[in-house]
Amino acid sequence: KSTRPWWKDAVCYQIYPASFKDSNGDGLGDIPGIISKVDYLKDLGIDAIWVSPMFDSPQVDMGYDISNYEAVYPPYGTVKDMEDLIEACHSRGMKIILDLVINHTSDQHAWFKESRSSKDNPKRDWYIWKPPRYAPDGTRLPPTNWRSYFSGSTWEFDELTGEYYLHLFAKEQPDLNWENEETRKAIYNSAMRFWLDKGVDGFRVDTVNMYSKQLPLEDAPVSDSRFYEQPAWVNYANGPRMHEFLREMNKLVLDTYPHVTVMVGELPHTPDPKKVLDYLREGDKQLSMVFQFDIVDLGQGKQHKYHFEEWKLSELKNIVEKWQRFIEGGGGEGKRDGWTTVFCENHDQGRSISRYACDSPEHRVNSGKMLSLMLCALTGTLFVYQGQEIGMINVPKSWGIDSFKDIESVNFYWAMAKQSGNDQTELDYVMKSLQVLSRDNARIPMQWDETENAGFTEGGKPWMRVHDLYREINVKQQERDKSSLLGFWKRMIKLRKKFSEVFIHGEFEGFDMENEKTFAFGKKSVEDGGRKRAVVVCNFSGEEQEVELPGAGYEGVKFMVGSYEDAEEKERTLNGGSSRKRMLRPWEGRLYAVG
Ligand code: TEU
Repeated sequence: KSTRPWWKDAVCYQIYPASFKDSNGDGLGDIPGIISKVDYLKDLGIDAIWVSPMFDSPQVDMGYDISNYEAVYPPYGTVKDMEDLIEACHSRGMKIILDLVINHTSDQHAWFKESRSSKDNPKRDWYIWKPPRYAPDGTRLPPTNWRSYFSGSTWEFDELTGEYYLHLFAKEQPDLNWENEETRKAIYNSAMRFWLDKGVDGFRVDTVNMYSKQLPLEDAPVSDSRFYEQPAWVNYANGPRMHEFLREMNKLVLDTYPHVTVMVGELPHTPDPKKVLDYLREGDKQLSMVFQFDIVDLGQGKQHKYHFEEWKLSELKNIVEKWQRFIEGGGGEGKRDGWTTVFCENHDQGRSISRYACDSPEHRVNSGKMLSLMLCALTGTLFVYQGQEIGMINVPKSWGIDSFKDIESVNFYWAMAKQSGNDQTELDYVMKSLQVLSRDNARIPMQWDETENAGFTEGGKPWMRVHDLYREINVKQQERDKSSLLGFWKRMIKLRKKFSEVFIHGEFEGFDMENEKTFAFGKKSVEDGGRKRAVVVCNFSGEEQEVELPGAGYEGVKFMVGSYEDAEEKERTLNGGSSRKRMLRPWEGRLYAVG
């Protein structure tokens, strides 16, 4: 047990600096604001924080466009503030990891400015430049037909030198050329060593599977005939040199910092467990763990993320089972060399209560508790996103596109407006999809209390609109109320840690997997041959549902915790307890210990 790395048992908390806490009244969150809330996080049971980009940036993509890795975005604070934050975490026994955004930089980064300046600049090859193609009629065309994440082409033409540069994301986010060794070394020094020397405990690695593209760069197959630009991730995700690059990063950088122990990679477009395992197999260390996308991709359109598609509970359950089982490994011979992350929110996703459960006034708290109960019982490293612990929900449906700020959401809306000739049906559909899936749902200010602007900022105008319901949903009110969602999360986190062999490291077994209303599963400890066991039952519907607790191997259940306050009483009044049937109320979850 003692040989286990700390991060497997850790509960991690993601902070989005712009929206967490403003300390100086300018309406934007900042690092001193984060420092002022470290005790709040400690009290919640958090072991490590992941801070989304706070580096210097023109903020075209909320700091995922970095213009200087070695400086802090001035409105957020200074490098000294970051040193203080690192110290604030460490002195409380907490770890801190930063975002490592190295697939691309900002177009305002000094490297790109040089690269762009002339074809023979020594840094020309640090980015991906290509000459135009020409159609038979002489029209200039980009080098490939790839579609960028933020709508339009992945290629931007630069008049100065008459060539295009590649950008998988915004045109202000040119892709670095990882094929160039000098570039890689510069990335390691500037983006990594600078912060590792200051004591950060690792990184969350942005788009970790896109550095190596399939060469030569070729057109993607046409799958959406309405557009010239095509989804092209087959051409640029999980490319041939990915593992080589990550091994090199470990050898040249991470291995030289014995204190650095965690690298959690963001791994889009990788549904195949074998491919995921290739990034984290023991003995071939590349990453500690990854954020696999199946769960957050639920409901996203196949062609366009923001073309919402209905999904079934059985799909969600299969996804959970797939990644729970992943722990058991593809390594064969009973080798448990996989590991997983447990999460369903981050800054790129709609809020979980709104997406996976029900955010109506009567169901929202119960929904949040049920999700908390489920997540805290799952094997892997748990990540909580700011505001999830108090049940922040998606932005109100009354907000129009003007209240949205995210480049991906806004660009998509206007691209579809243009493509459809402002067709109202199309635009209603896009708006409805944004209400469920837009990244902005996660980016509005954190709701601290019931004072103006939710206590996020004093005096200033918040950079982004505050949720209309902040008086009903906020930290302060939930701290006063033991039966609040915040109180429930604290309890669940404690329980998860106390029975870590079952919850954090246990084996998963799903029951009645075709049921579209309820989710029931068992967990058992591994190292002692499965002696410790637990059962979880959740009602994923707005109506009462009957569930049957599992029999064989799970006899003699004892109620442990329920998402409804009176669940314990209900359990007590069951006559004799011999029946395995239970009636669950809307969005109710219960957890039982076995034996
Ligand atoms: O996201 C990368 C990513 O792969 C996308 O799926 C992302 O979720 C986005 O919504 C595109 O649909 C990372 C960051 O998490 C995101 O905030 C950045 O915008 C992006 O990289 C570029 O750095």
